[in-house]
Amino acid sequence: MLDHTSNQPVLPPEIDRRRTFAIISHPDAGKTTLTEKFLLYGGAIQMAGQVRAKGEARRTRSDFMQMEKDRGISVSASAMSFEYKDFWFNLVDTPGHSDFSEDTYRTLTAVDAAVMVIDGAKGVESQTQKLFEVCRMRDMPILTFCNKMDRESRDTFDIIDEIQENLAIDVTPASWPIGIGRDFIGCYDMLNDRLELMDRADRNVISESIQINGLDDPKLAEHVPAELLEKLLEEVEMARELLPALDEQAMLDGTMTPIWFGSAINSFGVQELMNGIGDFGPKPQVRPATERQIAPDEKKVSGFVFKVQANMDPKHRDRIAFVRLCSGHFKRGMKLTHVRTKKPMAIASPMLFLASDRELAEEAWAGDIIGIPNHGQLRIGDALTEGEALHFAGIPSFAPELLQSVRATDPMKSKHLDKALNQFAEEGAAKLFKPMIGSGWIIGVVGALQFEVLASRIELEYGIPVRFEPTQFTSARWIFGPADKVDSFINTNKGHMASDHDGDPVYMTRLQWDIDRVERDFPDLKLAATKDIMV
Ligand SMILES: Nc1nc2c(ncn2[C@@H]2O[C@H](COP(=O)(O)OP(=O)(O)OP(=O)(O)O)[C@@H](O)[C@H]2O)c(=O)[nH]1
Ligand SMILES: [Mg+2]
Repeated sequence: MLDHTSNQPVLPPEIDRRRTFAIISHPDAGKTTLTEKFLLYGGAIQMAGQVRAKGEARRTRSDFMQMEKDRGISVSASAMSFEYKDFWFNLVDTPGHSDFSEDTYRTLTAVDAAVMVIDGAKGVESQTQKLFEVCRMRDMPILTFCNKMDRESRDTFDIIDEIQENLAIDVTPASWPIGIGRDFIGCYDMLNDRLELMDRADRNVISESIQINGLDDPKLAEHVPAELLEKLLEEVEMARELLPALDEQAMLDGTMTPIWFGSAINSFGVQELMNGIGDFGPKPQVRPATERQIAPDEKKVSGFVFKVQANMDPKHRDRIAFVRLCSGHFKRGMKLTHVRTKKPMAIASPMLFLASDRELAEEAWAGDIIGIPNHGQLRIGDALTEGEALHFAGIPSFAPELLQSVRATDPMKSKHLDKALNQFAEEGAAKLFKPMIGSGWIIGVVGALQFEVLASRIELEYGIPVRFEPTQFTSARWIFGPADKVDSFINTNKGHMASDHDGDPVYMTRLQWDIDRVERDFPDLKLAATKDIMV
């Protein structure tokens, strides 16, 4: 059956009401703060926490790691589910810092839409641009939230122009800001003809919303000072002339983004954005597997692991695989096939992440993100199905760009260190190499901050203080080729060889010259900077 207005199949109501999206942006634009306000309006929490909470003040729910709390930055993507009006939202707060972008990119393979947050004073920043391009490659719908309007921000037309020009996407204003910086009083809701006024006194209250009859309604003058009103009328008239109106199909195709203006910290503009996600954000979409397209309303359950996280709860040494369900109606206790090993797996205690609590998921539907506790069977990229051999390719794996050796400061703890390092390698938080000659481990990461996160987590989660030290190597390459050729290469290059945590051979060097030489002298071998996650 087709829904004639959208040409999309009519989905079962439980799937139809799901909205699964990631919040992305350059560092510090306000993703975690916005996430917190989503939870507040979703009724999932009573009081919003702060990113840099002092003393007894509440912390945010999505920055759960100690280092995130200490530094006020997000280092790991975190998923949360909650109801809002008639909708069921699955939201993933992602880290903005490029050192952690592998996690953000993986998250983008598991969602149907992205909320792109922009700092109103800064506009489109470098990381915004990169993340946008990843969304564009997937034709992913993007909703934009221009944050921090309580501060001195740029001219509204300038911001919109910059998005249109730098990102080559049509922008349609869903709201229009009234006043700037200290004079910012709220927004005119362009979609619903309402006036939304910000309350600066209480950051946790819902803003005042006044229904008006268009821009010539005399009620406007009762709430908006004359000079701001004059400017608003002028700007909205211009905007309606110069900027495209909302075209839902163009938005779903990823060629148009609606923009809302607000201030996450003041809880302002957040509800309008949430209504937008509910009203015209995408429902669970068809997902591509290598074999075929998977429709959300297929009867059989399928899903894939896009993230693994250990020790989320410091009290339990747990290991959770985050699964995006692509199709079907999942019920607790179901036996699914673990496609990589072809073994059945009974999913006895699937988790739903509800704000700071986790709950046993009795059921879940296509679109949902569930957590499956496991002891290492489930890896990033793994598929779970009701028997069909499906593979979900395209989960990114970044080449390590920095290599350092790691050592426990207390040699008695080396054995435990092995365990901790393997765990982080499985999470995808680092690449782990065991040199053939000598002892210890070499760790490969994309950005230097990842070493700090690892050191902090190894100490906090495993009680092992560690030291990272420079090595003689700067690059690592996986070696592929016929087994006998690979073996003879390994035997003649032992001093450069290591194995990764799957036991696959890796060649390490400090010179590009070496890599070129190997490629020249061993034409049967292939040197690769990444090992694609193959299942
Ligand atoms: N003035 C103002 N400050 C804000 C607003 N929203 C967030 N902030 C502040 O901006 C800083 C960064 O906010 P976060 O929510 O941590 O930003 P983020 O995008 O999650 O940052 P990363 O996860 O590290 O990329 C914090 O100090 C917030 O309190 C806002 O609307 N107005
Ligand atoms: Mg954050």
